[in-house]
Amino acid sequence: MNYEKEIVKVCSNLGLDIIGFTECRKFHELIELFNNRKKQEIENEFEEKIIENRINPNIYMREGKTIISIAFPYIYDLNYKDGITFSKYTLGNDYHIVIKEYLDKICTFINSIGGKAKSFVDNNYLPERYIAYLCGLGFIGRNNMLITKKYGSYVFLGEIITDLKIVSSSNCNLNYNNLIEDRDYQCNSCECCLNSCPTSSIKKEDMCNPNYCLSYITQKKYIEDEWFEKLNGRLFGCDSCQKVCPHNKNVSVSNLIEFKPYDFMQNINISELINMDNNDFKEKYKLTASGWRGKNIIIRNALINYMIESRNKNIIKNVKSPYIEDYYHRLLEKLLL
Ligand code: B12
Repeated sequence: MNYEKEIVKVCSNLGLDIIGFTECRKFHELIELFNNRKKQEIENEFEEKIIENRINPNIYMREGKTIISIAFPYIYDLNYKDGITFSKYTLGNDYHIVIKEYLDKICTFINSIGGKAKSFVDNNYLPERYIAYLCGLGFIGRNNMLITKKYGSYVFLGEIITDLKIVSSSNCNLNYNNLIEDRDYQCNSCECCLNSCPTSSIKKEDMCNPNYCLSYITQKKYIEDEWFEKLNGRLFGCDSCQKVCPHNKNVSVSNLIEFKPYDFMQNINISELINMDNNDFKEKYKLTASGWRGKNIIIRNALINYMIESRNKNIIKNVKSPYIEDYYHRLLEKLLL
């Protein structure tokens, strides 16, 4: 049986058209990069700290021979709204759940033809962008994003490790050096993402500092006062470096119905957000990727954005949590309301 052809067919029946294969092996070539990031203290709290775990996919399946990488397009509308908004990747259903369901269907197929299979999306040690690059899904841009030809960078990445042998090392001709060459060729002299990054977290020569990435700042538990103004309408996540990327102009939109934006995510009601209760959270925001850090993170970001923009303190009906109260008082002090 031609495993590759059969798996591609299964994906295609599921509406997935960007898929690739690479050998499941240790990524020795990434050790230096990860060590340098450690030395420069630019690892992010959401990253795995043990390098061996990041470079060795066989810790997940000892007999793993192939990694399959699949891109899941999520954007429904390439236009951006002004004002206080959620990032595009959070508008539909939570990708962790959606993608796992797709991948598990593919794993079931692999099992049916005699292979072992294990699925991954986001919350794992694997260097998912690098793997996608090795699988030929696209190139890695200066903004760090894995950029596909058809959907630009507006894709999530999911992987399957299997013990089926689908590629041999001689087929895998992409490597770390090509990654840099490809990026320099594709991004060329373009500096759109560097110039648009509100916190200068993307650097031309140096590695990006994810700890200043506004996407991270919207997700971290403690935001220092100096970042309040920088949020500038961002409720969760940041799209600045993707919005301006020339490779994202005129790309295809998603065909995956699960990522169709919820109305409450697109047409936000700021008072409802700031005063949401556990039920609102459970029935709405928790369904999306904006909910993974909990209810108070969304309330906090909504409060910061609203108070900074309107200089109005009369939006909160009743501050229930000490966490939110702390931000409320810091904002009052900062704005001298
Ligand atoms: C931690 C994390 C974050 C952190 C840090 C992001 C970062 N830039 O490192 C924060 C919270 C900031 C974040 C933000 C976002 N994230 Co995130 N995040 C992750 C996570 C869990 C780990 C990433 C990681 O290890 N970063 C550390 C660096 C070293 O690794 P890397 O980005 O994989 O970089 C590789 C290449 O880019 C390349 N490389 C990078 N820099 C350099 C520099 C040089 C000199 C060279 C040679 C190579 C090189 O080599 C690296 C080796 O792996 C991954 C899931 C995963 N397991 O991979 C998702 C993931 C990267 N995130 C994702 C998404 C969607 C986002 C956001 C777009 C969400 C948003 N709209 O707000 C932003 C994008 C910000 C950005 N421009 O990178 C997607 C990316 C999909 C894509 N098309 O690329 C992933 C893959 C999740 C998924 N399964 O879909 N994220």
